Amino acid sequence: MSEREQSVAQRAAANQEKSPVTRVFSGMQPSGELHLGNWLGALKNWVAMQDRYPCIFSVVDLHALTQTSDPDEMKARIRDMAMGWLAAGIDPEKCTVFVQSTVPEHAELSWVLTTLTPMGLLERMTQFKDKARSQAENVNVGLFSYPVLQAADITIYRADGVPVGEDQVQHVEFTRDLVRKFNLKYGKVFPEPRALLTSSPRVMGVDGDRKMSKSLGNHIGLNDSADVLWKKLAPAKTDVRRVRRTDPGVPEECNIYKYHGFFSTADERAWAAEGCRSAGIGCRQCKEVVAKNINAVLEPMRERRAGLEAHPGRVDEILHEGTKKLLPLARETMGRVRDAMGIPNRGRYGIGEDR
Ligand code: AQP
Repeated sequence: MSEREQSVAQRAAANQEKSPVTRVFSGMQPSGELHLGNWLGALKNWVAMQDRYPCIFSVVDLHALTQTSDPDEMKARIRDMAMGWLAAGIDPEKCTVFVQSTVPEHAELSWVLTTLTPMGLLERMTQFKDKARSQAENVNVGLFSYPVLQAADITIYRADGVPVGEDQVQHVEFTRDLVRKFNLKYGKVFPEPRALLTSSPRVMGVDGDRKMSKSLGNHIGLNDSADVLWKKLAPAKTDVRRVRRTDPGVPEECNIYKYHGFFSTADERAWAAEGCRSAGIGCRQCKEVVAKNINAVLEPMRERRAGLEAHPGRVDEILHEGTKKLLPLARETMGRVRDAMGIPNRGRYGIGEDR
C-alpha cells in the first residue's frame, strides 16, 4: 500500500469509529453512465448503509447544469442514473431517492451558505481547478460555487454521514467548515457532517494512470456487456516490467492486481500474485479472472436494469415519492435557518408554512 493509500485507509477507519451516524446523505451528478469507480467508491457503500441508517440519495441535477446544457439529454440522464442505482441494489423501501432540483430549498440554503463562504476557500478546491482546466470553454460561476451547493445538499437534511469517494472528501471538509461557522454565528442548527469512505476510495481507470472517470474515457460502465468489458480490460495497463510473457512483475504495482483486490477471492489473489512474480501466468490470463469476477458482480445489475427499463414510469414514481417525503424536512430546516438568521418565515406572509 502506498503512503497515500494508507492515510486514506486510516482516515476511513477513524471515520467509522467516531460518533454514530444518524442520517446519511449523498448524491451523484447525472452526467453520464455509472462506472466501477462510482460503485466501489460510493454506491456499494450506499447499498450497505440503507440497512443501517436513514439514507437520502439524490440525483443532483443542479450540479450537472454546470456541465450539461442539453434539456433532452438532462431528462434522459436523470432517469438513467436513478435506474442505475436501483439496478445496483438501492431499495426505495429502505431509503429515499429523489431529484435535487425538485426540492427548491437546496438552492435557497445554498445562497445563505454562499454569504458565509470566503472566496479564498473556494479557490483552493482541487475539483474546481481540475474542471476549470478540462472545460476551459465553460468556466461558469456554478462550477466555482459547486461545493457550496453540495454543502446545502447535506445540511438541508441535517445529515451527518456522507458516503463518497476520496475526490469528494475536500468538499465534505469544506461543508464542516461552513457548518461550524454558521453554528458559531447564528446558534447550532446543523450537525457536523463527515465523509464515509469505502476501502476503495480511489479506483484507477483501465489506463492505470488516473482516477476512473467518464470524461477520461478510462472507465468500465456498470451497464457494459461482457464483450464491452473485455474490450476495455484486454488492453488495460499492467505492471510495466511485464513486457514479454516471460518477464516477472511486481503485482503491488499493477492496476489489474488492484482490481483483483476488489473482486477476487483470497485464493485467486494469491494465484495472481505468485503467477505475476514468477511469470508463471501471462497478463491476459490474469485479466480473464478479473473479467469473470467483474461480470459476476455486473450480471445481476444488468438483469435488474433490463426489468426497470421495461417500466420507466415506476422509476419516475419512486423519484416523485422521494421528493414528497423530503419536502417537509427541507422546509423545517429552512424555517430554523430563517429564525436563526433573523429573516422572515414565509408562513407569516400567508404563502406556505416553513415549519
Ligand atoms: N474513480 C473513482 N474512485 C472512487 N470513487 C469515485 N467516484 C467517482 N469516481 C471515483 C465517486 O462517485 C461518486 C459520484 O461522483 P460524481 O457524481 O461527482 O461523479 P463523477 O466524479 O462526475 O464521476 P466521473 O466519472 O469522475 O465524472 P466526470 O468524468 O464527468 O468528472 C462520488 O462520491 C465520487 O467520489
